Amino acid sequence: MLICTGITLLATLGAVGDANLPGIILDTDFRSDVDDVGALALLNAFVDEGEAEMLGVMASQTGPHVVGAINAVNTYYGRGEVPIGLSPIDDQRFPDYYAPVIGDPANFPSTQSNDTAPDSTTLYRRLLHEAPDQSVKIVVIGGQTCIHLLLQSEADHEGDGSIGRSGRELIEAKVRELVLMAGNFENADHPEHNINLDREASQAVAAEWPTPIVYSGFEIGRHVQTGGTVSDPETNPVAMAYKLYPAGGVGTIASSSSYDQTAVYYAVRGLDANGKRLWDLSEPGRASFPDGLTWFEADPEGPHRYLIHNATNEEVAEAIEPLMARAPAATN
Ligand SMILES: [Ca+2]
Repeated sequence: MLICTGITLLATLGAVGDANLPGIILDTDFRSDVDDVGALALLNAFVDEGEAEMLGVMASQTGPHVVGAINAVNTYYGRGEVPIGLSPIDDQRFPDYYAPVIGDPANFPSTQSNDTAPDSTTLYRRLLHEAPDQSVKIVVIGGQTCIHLLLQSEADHEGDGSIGRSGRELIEAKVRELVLMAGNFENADHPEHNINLDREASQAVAAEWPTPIVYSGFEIGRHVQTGGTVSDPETNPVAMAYKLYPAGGVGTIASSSSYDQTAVYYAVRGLDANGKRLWDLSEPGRASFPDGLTWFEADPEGPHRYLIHNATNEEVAEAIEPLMARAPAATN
């Protein structure tokens, strides 16, 4: 089922060597798996390092505390003002392991909530409208509902009539690359979670999205264990989320799979860590998910590539863990 006719090393594609600082929009299903919290911590560390800007965050799961929980993490890093959009489609299918605790302002400072958040399409459109051309990288680490809605939005989208461009036109003008934690490129018969969250959106994005896409598949982060060294759960909402997530038993901070951190890492730093090549990029082609499974057809003109292991899982974890665990450069 997986069609792959040779691997090409493409060190110069994607984030590697970018001259301009990327503006990142992180689109997350924050509230169930804890790797979303780790990915947001990693992105904040990259911004602290001056390697990226965080333009906004989109929440594709709509549990009642999700916006507050995302805002609590950003506030911890001194970025409480970063706007957070909420999916207009209610989706609360999974356990809410940590958001009710870290999203409660009585426990961790936050100033945004589901009640005050703009819908994700409106915020996506505003952020893209305000961004320089070809400057934005969107990183989706959950289902693809929100980017599908953005792609479908019309030029006269309610609430931002002055923008005057369709979602597709905004994406074509502003987005440099889309990075998706999605699919399974090693075992195509394994239905992947983020694809299954919204199969229609996943298939439509693969078929219609007008910029290059890089997929970080299930196999890339599954055995990369991170989070075990985050500390101070009474003041650090990242550490509290890991404490509440049952990877090592509730109440114990333990490492967990790093599906989402790999996508954020690639989007900002590219393929390497300290001179070590963590991943290769596949040859170009076209991914599709017509039945929820992962199909990839090689095509020199294709807009899609996917990450391929080139380092041990421990080496990838060593690149990610210190960034997740370090103290913020500034706090509110
Ligand atoms: Ca996720």
